Amino acid sequence: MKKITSIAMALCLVTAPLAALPASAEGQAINENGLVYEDFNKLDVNGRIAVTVPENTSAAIDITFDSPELTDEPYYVRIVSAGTYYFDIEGHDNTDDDYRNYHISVELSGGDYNVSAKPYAADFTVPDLNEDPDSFKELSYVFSIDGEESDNDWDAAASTETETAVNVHLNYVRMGDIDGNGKIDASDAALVLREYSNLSTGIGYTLTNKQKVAANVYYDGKIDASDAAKILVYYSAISTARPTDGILADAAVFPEN
Ligand SMILES: [Ca+2]
Ligand SMILES: [Ca+2]
Repeated sequence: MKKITSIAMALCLVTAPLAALPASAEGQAINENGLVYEDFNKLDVNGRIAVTVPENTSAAIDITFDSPELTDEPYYVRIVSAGTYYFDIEGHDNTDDDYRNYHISVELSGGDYNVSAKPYAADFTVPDLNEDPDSFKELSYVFSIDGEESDNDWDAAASTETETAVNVHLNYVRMGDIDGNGKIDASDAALVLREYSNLSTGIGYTLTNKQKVAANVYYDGKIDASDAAKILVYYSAISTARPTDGILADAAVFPEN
């Protein structure tokens, strides 16, 4: 009995993580590290990528490569929660006739409003182990999130030669910019009115959490016509080059929820 239980538990341990794994776009089987490249040769591994995903987020991590024969070939595909994840990378010399240029893309989701940022993307190469035995390459990408004002969804800076800090402004809201295009104009006001109409007629909320925060420019807990009116007043002031001070005083300021 005890033996059966332990076998059952062992099976659970083996099967449980696999069941939660996503299928790749091409439908290939994915191992528990997210490796999708079928011709992966462990003996060629000469690098390791570490990705650190912050609390309160998840990340869609994609690693692909270009070679003389292949373009954007899927290499790793993985969706992960907070933590640090490692990816073994094969080394290839980058001469004209035999190269591999790797690409990594990390899309963070979550934060205060449960939204997704535009993916962070970077390229890297890994030298050939056979040509230079001391060339093992380690790179780490350490992600964090904040509510800093931003036109880009993220900023990245190399903190050391091998570590890149990527700050994703997932919690930033530009008040009044409902469609998130960086401008506050009549189409934002129209979205507020449409939402107000949907709420009034029982259809309910259609905006995302982040859009709802951006829409409530009166900070009174509800989205209605007065929010739309305030956005239009602001837009009118910008359009006619009048001062906008005090209209959307909180525009471009992250609200304290
Ligand atoms: Ca807008
Ligand atoms: Ca309001």
